Amino acid sequence: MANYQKINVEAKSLSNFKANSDIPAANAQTDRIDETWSGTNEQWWNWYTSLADNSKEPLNQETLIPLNEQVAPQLPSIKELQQELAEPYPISEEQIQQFQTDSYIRIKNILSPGSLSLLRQELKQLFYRHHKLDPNRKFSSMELMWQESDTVKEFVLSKRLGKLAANLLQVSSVRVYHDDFLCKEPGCGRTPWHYDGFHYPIASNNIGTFWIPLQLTPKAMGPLELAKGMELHKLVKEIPFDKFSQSHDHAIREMLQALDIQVDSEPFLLGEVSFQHCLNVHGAGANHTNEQRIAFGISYFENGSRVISSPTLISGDWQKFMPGIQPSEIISSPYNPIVYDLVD
Ligand SMILES: O=C(O)CCC(=O)C(=O)O
Repeated sequence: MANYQKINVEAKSLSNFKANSDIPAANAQTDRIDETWSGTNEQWWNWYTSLADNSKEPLNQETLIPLNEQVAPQLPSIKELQQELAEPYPISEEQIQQFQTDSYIRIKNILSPGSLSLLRQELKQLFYRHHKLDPNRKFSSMELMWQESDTVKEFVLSKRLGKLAANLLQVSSVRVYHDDFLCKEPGCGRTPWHYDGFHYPIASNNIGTFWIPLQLTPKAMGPLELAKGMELHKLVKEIPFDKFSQSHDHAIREMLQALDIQVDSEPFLLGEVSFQHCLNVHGAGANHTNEQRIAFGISYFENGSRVISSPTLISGDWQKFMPGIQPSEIISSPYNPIVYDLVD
């Protein structure tokens, strides 16, 4: 580990943290993580966000920050959207190298305000087609939305994003793993520190995720917090994961502070996205504003990758994302089409 002085981080005793009530009963019998997740992927996200330690950034539900209403941009027609998404995004060699060193990159103006508004509108309609309004819900998530909407499909299977992912990962061909609608309601807490490679049941490090915020996202709204460095995950891997408490998140934060690791938690402009490598260590802030923080995630992986031999509960209900594919098999289900191939 070239750049980090190794330190020994002790996970705090579990008794320091609240017990977790969001884990399905079948997964709550033992402290093992090498077992199958027994809930849905939405339950997975609810459980996962409950592992965030919010003690340093307490939420005050009575004093949420009011935001100015944003002017709604004109929505593009489907033809205009298709034209925008067919256009390759020019990325420089320097940006690729920066991504490979830092483990993430932020890029501005990848998508136009009109296209983002259209995507936001479509995702919300889809979400509320499946879910009732619930004032008690703080975190909402839904995956595979591209299977239900031609508009969302345009984004997920776009050459613009697929080629950019392949170029940054330095691979010749990528498939989609899944998409993710991630909505933090006003007053929703943090997303715990993690690296996605710990979650993905894919036997490859050539995996990356676009995080696409669908509104201006100031710090108070909970943008992604991206730690810099491709090696940092090795230290995170040594911290024991506890499925019942906030100890893992807490210990990673202590480590980042102790090692004075650079963390990028700057606001996101509209049209700005991040692309994080599956080894990037990241989390996200709490939403202290009175508006929803909606982000759309899309993950791509190198064509030809296999499922790991023994997925764990950390991967959630992963078979939903690649129906019919078994552990150790090459991932090529109809839900994982090739989005970009150099020879196309
Ligand atoms: O949107 C968020 O709060 C977190 C997203 C994230 O960490 C992820 O998709 O890996």
